[in-house]
Amino acid sequence: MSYTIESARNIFSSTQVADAVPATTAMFAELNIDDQLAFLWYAYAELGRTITPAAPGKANLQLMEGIFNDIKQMSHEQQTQLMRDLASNADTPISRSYAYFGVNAKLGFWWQLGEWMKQGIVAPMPAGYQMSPQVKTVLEAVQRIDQSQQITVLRNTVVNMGFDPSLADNKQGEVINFKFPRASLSPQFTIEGVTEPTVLKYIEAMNADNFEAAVALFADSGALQPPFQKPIVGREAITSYLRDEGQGLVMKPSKGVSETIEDGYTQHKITGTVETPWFGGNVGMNIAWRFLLDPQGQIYFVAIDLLASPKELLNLTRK
Ligand code: EQ3
Repeated sequence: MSYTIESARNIFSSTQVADAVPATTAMFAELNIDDQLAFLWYAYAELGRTITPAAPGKANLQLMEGIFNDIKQMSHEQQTQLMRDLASNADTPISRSYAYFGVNAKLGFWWQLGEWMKQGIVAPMPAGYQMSPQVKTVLEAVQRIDQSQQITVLRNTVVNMGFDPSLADNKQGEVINFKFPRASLSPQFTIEGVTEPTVLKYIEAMNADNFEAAVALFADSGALQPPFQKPIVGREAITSYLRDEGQGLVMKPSKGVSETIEDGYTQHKITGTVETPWFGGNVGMNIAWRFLLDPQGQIYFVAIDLLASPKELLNLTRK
């Protein structure tokens, strides 16, 4: 049997992923635009009761100084309109600029707006705002899921805002990307049950933001499937994805299983936690990596799953 990316997606098929994330994101998408913005404000405030994201650092925020200065000059009505335009993917100059922000820059942009909303520099939620029943329903849904799933919902909503870059003709210029300082990690680590060098090298490279080294471990037509997404195929596409989304992540794989399957292919499932630079050790996301390596030991496929519950960290069965 030879594998296709499609068939590879089914390895370790008993893995239970956090389906509440796409379900809640879909509920959010049904809200009207003002309700979406209100939901995000309350969800963010709710999260902030227990944890708040780290400030992104002056150097990172300076990358967006021009836009921030423009926003500060606007009236509150204009600022509210700007937020509506971003949330509704309207084609405006700022929505187009937003398309050039990497994921962390998008989060940093809203982090700054959120801070300014608290200070009244950016239009705050209107005094006496009454939450609609729809917003309440989505908020209750988000309250039922754990913190790592909540931050994933928030992140997804922010990522989907702005004018769709694939529609922007002649997309040119550099993507604005944040860098996060890294605490130096000990390169010495072990994964209970897994000694496969390719897997260990992948984690080591990712923990050093060395995406070129991580991608060199993939087969030419290899693929990486992020949580709740379709596989990203080919080294070039994976590199640009990781540069955008992989910065500053701390991966702490803990245990796993390795099996030889057919024709020299091997499969490996590893579970552990991943921390984002925004929340550090305060939020450990329960993650599984499902690797399929070809007979040359190259990564043909790897799926990254956000697990449904901590119990899933122990599920290392094949079917
Ligand atoms: C201002 C306010 C509050 C109100 C306004 O109305 C609207 C908005 C949007 C507002 C602002 C909201 C803000 C500031 C939200 C901030 C949210 C943050 C900082 C969320 C961060 C989440 C980060 C996550 C979930 C990262 C997850 C990364 C993972 C799981 C990465 C996994 C990977 C692994 C393990 C690999 O091996 C390969 C790559 C890959 C990246 C897939």
